[in-house]
Amino acid sequence: MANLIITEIRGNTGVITLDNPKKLNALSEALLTQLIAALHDFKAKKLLTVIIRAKPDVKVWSSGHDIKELAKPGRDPLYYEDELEQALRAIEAYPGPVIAMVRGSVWGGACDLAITCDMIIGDATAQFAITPAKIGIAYNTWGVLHFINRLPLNIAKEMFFLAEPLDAPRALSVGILNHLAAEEDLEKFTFGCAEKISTRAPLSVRLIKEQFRSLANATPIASIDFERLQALRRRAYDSADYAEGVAAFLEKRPPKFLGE
Ligand code: YXS
Repeated sequence: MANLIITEIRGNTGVITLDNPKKLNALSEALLTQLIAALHDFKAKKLLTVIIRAKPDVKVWSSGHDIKELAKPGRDPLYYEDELEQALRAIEAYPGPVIAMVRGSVWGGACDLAITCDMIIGDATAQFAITPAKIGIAYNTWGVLHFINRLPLNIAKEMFFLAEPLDAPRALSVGILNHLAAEEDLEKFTFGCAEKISTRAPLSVRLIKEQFRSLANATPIASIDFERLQALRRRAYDSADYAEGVAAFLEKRPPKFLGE
């Protein structure tokens, strides 16, 4: 299995570099499996902070879920055991801050991954797009909650409805970016943050991370509502539009959605 990420340790920080440029760091099952394994390894080594990044020369930080691996219509493309969902839970459960260091554009599931990180630090090339509406995908409800927890509702809705990238200044102004660093300072600034955190009391930092995780996920939903949303999701992932959206992307043509 080719290495699709590079892992390294700098002081008390584990570093994961997405490294599959020919697929624009698409979040394939293989890449995500390696990312989850790296987080488990960093946890075993008791590293307090993690940075997830791409190589400095990329234009695309990650092109999102590997579209070629999306479940065929009739099956939920973002079900609980999907590797993307497992990776998001691994980031959320990591016992310490996970920082996304972003250069380049971040698409779809990778945008969810970045905002599931505890902080995002980017430079002027950073862009963020959540794209189920562009492809006809039935996004999962827990994924939508990430955006609700992070952004004003109207901004989160705009991102999902338009499925267009937000550029770095807009991402900073709406709260996706914690910091917008100059290109030449991005690495030094991000690693400086991680280093500063790793001088803080680990038990207190880990407790705070867990408190945020539990409270952020504490949004109650009536089971009948959850069932209703699942039924709506199934109508979307069973639809001809979903098949059309994936086919259009792979055939490099605009999709023709018919609402069925
Ligand atoms: O034609 P070849 O074989 O060279 O392949 C092309 C693309 O098909 C491929 N590629 C991908 N393959 C699988 N999964 C992807 N997500 C993906 N993205 C790209 O990489 C080769 C080069 O792509 P190309 O020619 O389009 O490069 P570009 O520089 O002109 O444009 C870069 C992008 C990122 C703007 C463009 O590739 C793009 O729009 N990619 C799709 C971004 C996206 O919508 N991702 C969401 C995936 S679905 C997902 O994450 C969630 C489930 S959801 O959608 O619900 O949020």
